[in-house]
Amino acid sequence: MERTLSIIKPDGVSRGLIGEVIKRFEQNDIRIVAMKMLHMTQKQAEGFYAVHKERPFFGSLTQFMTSGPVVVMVLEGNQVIAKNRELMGATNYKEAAEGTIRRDFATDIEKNVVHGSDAPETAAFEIGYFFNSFELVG
Ligand code: 3AN
Repeated sequence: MERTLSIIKPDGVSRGLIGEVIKRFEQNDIRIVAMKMLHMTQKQAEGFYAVHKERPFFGSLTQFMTSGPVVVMVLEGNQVIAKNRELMGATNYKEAAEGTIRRDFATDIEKNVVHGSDAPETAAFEIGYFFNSFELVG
């Protein structure tokens, strides 16, 4: 069993895609073990995306991620990190496979509806960034 962090980004929330994204998780044997809605501050977004701080899109990305509420979830399942990445599709929605969340709904490389941890180490950091152990159901 593995865990990963998923975020429905501000574009996904404002466009009414929360249910659609969660439906895809539930239909693919992914269990949600924690979930909350929050509106990140600039500092919180910068801390979350610290690995990208040298990238040219860092300012724009953190601004976008603080532009409205997001839904953060901890997903659990067999090989759920890879499975979630598969359901999300490539970062650039134009390169994302048919039937993926980003191919179906993203409008921009930045406004790409969802975030998902990309490795066990990042999943551990990202889950701990938003949740403490008491907030995860057994
Ligand atoms: P992913 O979310 O697919 O793991 P990352 O971690 O490389 O992609 O990038 C984090 C976020 O930064 C992406 N979800 C996207 O919103 C944004 N991003 C990545 N690459 C670019 C880019 N070239 N231009 C603008 N935004 C980008």
